[in-house]
Amino acid sequence: MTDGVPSAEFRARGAEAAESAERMLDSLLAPTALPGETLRPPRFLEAVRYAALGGGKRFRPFLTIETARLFGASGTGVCRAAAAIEMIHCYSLVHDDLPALDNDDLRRGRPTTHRAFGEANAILVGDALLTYAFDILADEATDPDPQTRIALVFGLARSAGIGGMIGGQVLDLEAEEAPQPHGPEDVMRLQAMKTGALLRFAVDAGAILGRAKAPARDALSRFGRALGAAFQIADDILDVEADEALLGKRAGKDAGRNKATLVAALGIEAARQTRDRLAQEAIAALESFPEGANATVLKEAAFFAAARKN
Ligand code: GRG
Repeated sequence: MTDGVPSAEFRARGAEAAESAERMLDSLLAPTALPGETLRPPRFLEAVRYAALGGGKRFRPFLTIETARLFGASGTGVCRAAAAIEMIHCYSLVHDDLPALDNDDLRRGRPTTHRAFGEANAILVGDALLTYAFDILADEATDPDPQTRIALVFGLARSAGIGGMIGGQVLDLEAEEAPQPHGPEDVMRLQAMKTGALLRFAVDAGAILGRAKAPARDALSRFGRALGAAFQIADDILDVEADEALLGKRAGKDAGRNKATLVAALGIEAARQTRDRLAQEAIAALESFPEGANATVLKEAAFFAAARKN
């Protein structure tokens, strides 16, 4: 990456990961019932497919696929894990858009799932994606080694649950009602849970599938943590600055809702500096990896997380 322009290699690998994730999600969400299932209700499956297919940057699958590749791991199992993580992400978007939460009409440039299929279906779509993610990870098609599958299931549950993504969402809701605006430390903690935990696990999952040793696992965990923080601060800045058409969702909603963002806590310039420092921290965490296209592409992902336009 030079002068903020992503390299051809980064763009090619991003497109490749997005395509692999799309293909895998498409086949996992096929109409045929799996062994142990009875029937996949056709109209409901359409709603699940609407929520999971045909949109999004697929950044989490990219992180899993590229991290696994650092250790020579690739193929169906890695793509299945990447798709499972993306399902958790898609479910969080569907539920977050509901009238009881953000009450949004637009997501990924299209009507939100509850707008297109009704609120009851949207709740159930989120539930179905959440449940299916763990089904996929527990299946031996994802990895022949049961210990590896348990590590994936455990890691995803911890990152997406009470003390991770959901807990972060709860803190976010509480912040809207708080009498005083949150300071930067509280904002960073909330964001590390709400957004950071799943992004970090997307990296961890690649390391688990790649059977990475402890020092590499630690380095990647530091990378994932810093990248996740930079990604969310970029989101806060985009909410203030970005064009709604490019974002594919409503912009300018944080200020109106008293949202706990780093822009609100520190101002836009300091938020930008923090975002860029975190991207540098993420890159530094990968220093111990041998130079080469694989580590370089992950380092570029940290730039992308910070400099993204949507
Ligand atoms: C389970 C209700 C519920 C919420 C959990 C993650 C989350 C909390 C809510 C999702 C809404 C949101 C704005 C979260 C912040 C994280 C974020 C920037 C999401 C958007 O991720 P992108 O930019 O989206 O990767 P695409 O569409 O590209 O996949």
